[in-house]
Amino acid sequence: MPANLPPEYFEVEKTLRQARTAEEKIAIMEKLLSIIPRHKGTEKLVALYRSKIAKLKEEIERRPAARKGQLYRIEKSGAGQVIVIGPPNSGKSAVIRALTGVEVEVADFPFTTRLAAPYMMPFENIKIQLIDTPPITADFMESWLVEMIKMAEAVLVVLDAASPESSTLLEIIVNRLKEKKVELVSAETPVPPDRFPFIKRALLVLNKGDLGGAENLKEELEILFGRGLETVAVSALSLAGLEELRRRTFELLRIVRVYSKVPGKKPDYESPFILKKGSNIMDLARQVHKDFAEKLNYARVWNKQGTIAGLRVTRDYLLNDEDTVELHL
Ligand SMILES: Nc1nc2c(ncn2[C@@H]2O[C@H](COP(=O)(O)OP(=O)(O)OP(=O)(O)O)[C@@H](O)[C@H]2O)c(=O)[nH]1
Ligand SMILES: [Mg+2]
Repeated sequence: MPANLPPEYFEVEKTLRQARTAEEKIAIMEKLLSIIPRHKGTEKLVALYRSKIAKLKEEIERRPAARKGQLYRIEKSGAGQVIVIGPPNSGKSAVIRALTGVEVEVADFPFTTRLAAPYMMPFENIKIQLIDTPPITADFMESWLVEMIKMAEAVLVVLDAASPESSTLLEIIVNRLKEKKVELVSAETPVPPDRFPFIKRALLVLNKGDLGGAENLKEELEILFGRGLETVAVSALSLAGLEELRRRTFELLRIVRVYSKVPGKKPDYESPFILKKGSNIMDLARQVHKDFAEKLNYARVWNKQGTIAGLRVTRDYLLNDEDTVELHL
């Protein structure tokens, strides 16, 4: 009996040849199993993949513990580290390419990205680090990926707005992370420092907006998850929505940029100090120079809107984004 396999099967089957790790092979075979139509003619093929997957799973189990949890860490750089995750083929790499201008590998088949890699995204006068990652599916998640998510300061989840499966795929990701004790929350959620590795501020990026479907997906996600996670619609192809995505990514980090100035001189707007939201003049002084913190007498502040200009303030004055500060010893 002929197998009558759809063309998609052969597309995905090709990627199997390039798969290096047992985890990748399992993920691709699971994908193949989801594509193969079930009838008499495909029984043997289905059984073959099932037994191969079982063998690979045994192989993973037999690995020494150190190799199972491959140590993976990307050194932080810039104003903050944001990890970009999502289901296969949603356009994670394409979005990063559009945001950074770097030639990230993008291709029309799942599991194009195999390793995590950092890229720098310019936002106004600062740079934010974005980490591209391999996809997460029901059967596949690199063991080191969770550790990397825990270390990152925020998360972007890229979804394919044109795919009817996206909300299910998001649910799978949310649940897989929950199993590993990681919870995704909205930008405004306060996160206590001791919970930092486990509670991550996240934004849902509805990509491929040029194909339509972003509004539908947004509604569907609201029904499924309530208003818990916010969305932003973009297209890595038409470049729509990217400016908003940059700003929202910056806001996700909950940081402020502060310009320090010397009395009588202009501030340097090109190299702001980066502080956590909620920082005060003392926190800035500590970052400028450790002596400053001890000797600080008072400070003068100018805000971006121009409503505060040279106001004399005390050490506990809360800093806003793009404040200019003159420290007086
Ligand atoms: N129409 C359209 N296609 C897009 C867009 N973004 C990405 N694509 C296409 O979607 C496919 C997958 O893009 P990738 O960036 O490789 O997706 P990925 O999420 O990094 O995939 P993996 O690394 O395999 O997990 C490619 O064929 C892209 O050209 C978009 O905004 N619009
Ligand atoms: Mg990719």
